[in-house]
Amino acid sequence: MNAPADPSITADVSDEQRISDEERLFDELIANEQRIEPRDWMPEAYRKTLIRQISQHAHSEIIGMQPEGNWITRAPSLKRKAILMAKVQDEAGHGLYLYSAAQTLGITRDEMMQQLIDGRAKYSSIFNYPTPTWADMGAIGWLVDGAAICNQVPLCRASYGPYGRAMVRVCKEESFHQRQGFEILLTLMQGTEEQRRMAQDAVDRWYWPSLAMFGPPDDRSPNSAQSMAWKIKRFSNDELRQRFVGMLVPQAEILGVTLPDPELRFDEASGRYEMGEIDWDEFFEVLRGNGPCNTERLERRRTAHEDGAWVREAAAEYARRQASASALDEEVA
Ligand code: BYC
Repeated sequence: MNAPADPSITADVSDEQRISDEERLFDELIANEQRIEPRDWMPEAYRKTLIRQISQHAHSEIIGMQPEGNWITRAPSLKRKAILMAKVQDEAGHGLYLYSAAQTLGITRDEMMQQLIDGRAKYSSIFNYPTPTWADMGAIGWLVDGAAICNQVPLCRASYGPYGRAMVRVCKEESFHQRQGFEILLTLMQGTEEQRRMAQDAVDRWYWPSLAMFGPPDDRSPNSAQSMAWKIKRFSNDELRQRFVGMLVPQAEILGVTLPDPELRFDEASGRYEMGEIDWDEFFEVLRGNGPCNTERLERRRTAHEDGAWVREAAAEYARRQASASALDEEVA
C-alpha cells in the first residue's frame, strides 16, 4: 500500500498552482487593457507600487493646499477669493478620493497620514516652494496644474480601477484650475508694468520646478519601466515633460510671458523640444527635505492633524452612537 500523500506537500503544490493561475489571469487582464479591481489577485509588488504612488499623490494634494491657502485671505477681490477657496477645496477632495483609492489596497488612512507627518512619505517636490506674490496663484494654476493635467490624463487609464476612476474626476477639476491660473496671468499681463513684471517673475520661479514635477529623467527613474509594464504609468517622465513644454509654448505666446530657458527650441528633425538642463541636484535636495519650505509645510500639516484630533474623535463617537441606535431600531422592528 502506498503511504498517504503528505497533506502539507499537496497543499503547497495546489497553492503554487493557484498562484500561477491567478498570476496568469492578472497578466491577461493587463495585456487586454482590462482593469484590476480590489477583489482581484495582484502581485505584492504591484500592490506596493500603487500604495506608494497613490498615497504620495494624495499627500501632494493635501500639502498642495498650503501654498495657495496662503493667499485666500489676501486675494485681490471677492470673486478671486471665492474661486481660490473653491480650488483649494477641490484639492482636499482630490486627496480624499486618492486616500480612499489607496485604502482599497489594504492600507489605512491613519497609516498613510502617520507616514506623512513623520516625514517618511514623499509628496510632490513642487509644494516646497514659496508663494510670495498674487501672481504665484496664476503661475501655480497655469504651470503646476498644467503639469498635473499632462501627468494625470494618462493615469485615467491606469490599470488599477479605483485609481483610474478617481483620476477622471480629478482631471476635470484640474483643467478648470489650469484655466483659472492662465486667466490670472492674462489679467496681470494686460495690467500695469508692475503687474506684468510680477507675472513674469512668478513664471520665472515656477517654470523649472514645474518641469521637475514629472520626476527624474528616464535613465534615472528606477520605477518607470515596471510601472509602465503594469500599465500604471502610460508614458515615461521625459515623454510627459516634452508634451508639457509643447503645451506651454503657444500659451506663453498668448500670455506674452517668456519661458526662462534660453536653450528651448523645437527640433524639426527629431520632432522634440530641446531644452536646458533641469537642476537635478536641487530636485534631489528638495526630495531629501531640504527645499525652501519643506519644514514649514510638514510642521503645518502636523499641527493641523493634532488640532483636528477632537473632530476625528467626535465624528467617530457620533458614528458609533448612530450605529448602535440603528442596531437597536432593527432589534425593535
Ligand atoms: N516629487 O522612479 P520615479 C498636483 C520620486 S499633485 C517628489 O520616476 P515614479 C496638484 C518618486 O516617488 C501632483 N518625489 O518614480 C495638487 C520615486 O521615489 P520613491 C502630484 C518625486 O513613481 C494641488 C523617485 O523620485 N502628482 O498636481 O515612477 C494643487 C524616483 O522617481 C517626484 C502625482 O503624484 C516629485 N516631483 O514616477 C495643484 C502624480 N518625482 O517613491 C496641483 C502621480 C519623482 O521610489 N505620480 N519622485 O521613494 C506619478 O505620476 C509618479 O509617481 C511620478 C514619479 C511621475 C511623480
